[in-house]
Amino acid sequence: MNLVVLTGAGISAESGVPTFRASDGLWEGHRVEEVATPEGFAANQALVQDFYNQRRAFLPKVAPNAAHLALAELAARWEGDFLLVTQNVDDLHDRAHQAITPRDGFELIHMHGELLKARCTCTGKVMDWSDDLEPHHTSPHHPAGVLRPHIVWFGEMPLRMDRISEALDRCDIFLSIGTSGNVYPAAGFVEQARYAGARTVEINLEPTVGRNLFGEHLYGPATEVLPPFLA
Ligand code: BV8
Repeated sequence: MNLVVLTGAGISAESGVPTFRASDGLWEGHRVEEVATPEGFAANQALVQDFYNQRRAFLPKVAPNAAHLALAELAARWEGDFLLVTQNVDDLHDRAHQAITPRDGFELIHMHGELLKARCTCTGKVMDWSDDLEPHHTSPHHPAGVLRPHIVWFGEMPLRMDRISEALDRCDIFLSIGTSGNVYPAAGFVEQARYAGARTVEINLEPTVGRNLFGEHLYGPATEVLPPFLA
């Protein structure tokens, strides 16, 4: 059996990571769609770098929760292919899967990038973000390069879409966990999985705009509903 799981901000909510739409969708008075765009970065690099620096600085204060760990335990025993696609840019899934070693056939993809990585705007080279990079924001390997967060902004193509699409086309089960289904192309994955004949389950705090696209539904806080569901 091949499994694809999509997660969103809701799976990290109980770790203390704010979601995007629970608040009024503003960050320091800016709509995320304004700050998280190439235009926003071009218009005000310092503001956008600060937006990500603050979220990056927050990561050591949070830890994976029971929902992240339940997925890691599943990855340790799942016998088929298991692709975990997260829209989240935090490293909570990574830490959960470092603590519990997944079987072969498991892959984690951050389709919207990662807070802990930087990218050279000239060469596209991706590197781990480190504090000595931060003050300069200039690329250490390319004099004319400015470092940007390795984040997929609105209007930019998400990462590894070919790999994700290939997995959706042959999956038997598709779980969507903790995402409002507002952002594309992630919000369209359920239709691709259903077209492939997969069992589809929406697991979220409450019904979402895409609820009718799923065959099954499980509502409640992820740390309460996911572990028994995956057991
Ligand atoms: C692209 C990185 C094209 C940034 C992010 C009009 C119609 C349709 C589409 C569009 C449109 N206009 C523009 C578009 C495209 C656009 C889009 O979809 N816009 C939306 C706003 C309409 N999409 C894009 O731009 C994408 N790119 O289309 O490229 C292209 C084609 C060819 C060539 C080049 C380009 C790129 C989108 C990626 C943007 N980057 N993240 C950052 O993080 O700073 S998106 C960002 O927001 C997140 O990554 C995530 O994807 C999204 C937030 O969604 P969620 O994760 O779902 O979070 P949310 O808060 O919304 O929901 C949380 C859920 O959890 C809730 O349902 C809540 O009930 C639940 N919950 C809360 N607590 C719990 C819980 N569940 C369980 N337990 C709990 N305890």
